[in-house]
Amino acid sequence: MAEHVSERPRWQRAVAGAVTVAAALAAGELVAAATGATETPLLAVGSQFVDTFAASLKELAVAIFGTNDKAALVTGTVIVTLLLGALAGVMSRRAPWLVPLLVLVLSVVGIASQIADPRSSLLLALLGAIVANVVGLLAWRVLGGEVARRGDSERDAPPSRRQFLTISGLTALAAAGVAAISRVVANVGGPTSVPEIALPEPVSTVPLPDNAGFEAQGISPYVTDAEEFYRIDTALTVPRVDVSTWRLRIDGMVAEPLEIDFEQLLAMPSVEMPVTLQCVSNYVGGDLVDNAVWQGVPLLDLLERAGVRDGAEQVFSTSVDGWTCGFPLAALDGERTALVAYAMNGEPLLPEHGFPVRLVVAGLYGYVSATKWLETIELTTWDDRDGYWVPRGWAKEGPIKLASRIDVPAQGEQVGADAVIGGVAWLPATGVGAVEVQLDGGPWQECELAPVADVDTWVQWRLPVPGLEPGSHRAVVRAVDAEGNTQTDMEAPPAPDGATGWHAREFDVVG
Ligand SMILES: Nc1nc2c(c(=O)[nH]1)N[C@H]1C(S)=C(S)[C@@H](COP(=O)(O)O)O[C@H]1N2
Ligand SMILES: [Mo]
Repeated sequence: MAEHVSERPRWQRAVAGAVTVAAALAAGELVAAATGATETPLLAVGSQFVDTFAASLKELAVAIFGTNDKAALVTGTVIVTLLLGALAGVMSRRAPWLVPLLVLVLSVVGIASQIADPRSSLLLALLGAIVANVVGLLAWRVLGGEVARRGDSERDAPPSRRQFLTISGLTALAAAGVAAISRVVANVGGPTSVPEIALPEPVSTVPLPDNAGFEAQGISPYVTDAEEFYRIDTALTVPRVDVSTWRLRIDGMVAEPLEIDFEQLLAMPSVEMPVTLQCVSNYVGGDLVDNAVWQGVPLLDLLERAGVRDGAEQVFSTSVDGWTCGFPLAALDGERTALVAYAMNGEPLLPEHGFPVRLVVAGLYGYVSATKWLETIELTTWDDRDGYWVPRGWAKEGPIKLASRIDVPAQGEQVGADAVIGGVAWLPATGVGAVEVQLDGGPWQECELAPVADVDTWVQWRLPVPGLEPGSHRAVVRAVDAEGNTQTDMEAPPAPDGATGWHAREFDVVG
């Protein structure tokens, strides 16, 4: 009797392909985690995706990479990869080598992405890829092969639907388990917890005003808690930096390249200064802006030690994970606050905000100045280097624009007849001179400003509006800077150099 091969149904091929890819992926993750690699293949691919497609989509990028949503990108990468596996599985009837080929291609992508990451080691990447391919091949043999040769004996019958489901289900479960264990292992390896650090006494501090009354009315607190402070970066996993081996290098157009370790940095005279940071991607009325008290060594002091050579025009910095930015050397005019900072609100920097050391430059958007996990500062010409976001469609220069925001009432909020309109306004390095609110198209009314510690910070403002008629109202805010310039009403989106326009809120007065 003729022997014939029984065909696997299409859905089984799809499942087999997806599960095979999952198994290979999990194996790669495990190798990376077990060998202490900082970047697993999956994260490296995710990072590569960020770097490639962040491009002009910075708004999307902010949505994805901002704060908590980085997991979304990783999840997305996994889903796309598994779908590719399913597709290759379906097509494997004609091309049985397609699934192993996909695993091979994915592992090459993984290696390429890891090479692009300055924290990865090629050897470990190769090892992970090899293990992933071996596991992939094995899984595909078990799940995807045309095992179902039907002879005349009953015992050679093809694996039943139930058997297939059991085997693929168990494999998928194992893959998920291994991947989960890898995450845990990756997180316990390396310096995860920030070590105890005794911060030195700063040689200068500025007293903070007591603006509790403004905060009590729902206006943003003058100083933002580090945990509440907005977070924006391209890092899929927060870089873990070991302070015992960390060095800051200052080189390029300097008399003598300078290398300084964390202890030496702490031993230098430091200052403590409140500075408001803003992300260029912040929309009018948005919350990618916060104020904190930073402690660190004035950048100019460090540059003076290295000796800046004539012709240097740009301060170009790089983080441990290879992110870069640059701003004009001329911005360091001796007046502007620019710190190599290691503390935020009296505590060592949180990992998300750049532990152990970051740059803080008052009046420049974060994408041109505020390098977290700082590693090198290079003095160079203006045209020599472009920071990370510049080739991705963002302006090379990024001075923060005068801005104001209404915090209360919230959009559409119902308030009593004793309503207070309030919020914050900022132009770090220059300062805000006045804030005005226009109600229902009426005259501009001058608001009360809370005291500030320095021109580098935002200012809280409020305008009590007692006795408003019941019904809906609209408030518009605009600021005037310390030099008398009024905030522009021209509406511009965040790209390429920061949003402009006046923030407005509608609210209802209920009698
Ligand atoms: N290493 C590194 N530093 C970085 C970034 C980054 O992606 N990587 N993003 C910058 C941007 S765009 C901003 S707005 C600020 C945000 O700092 P924060 O997350 O502490 O608020 O960090 C800057 N420093
Ligand atoms: Mo930013």
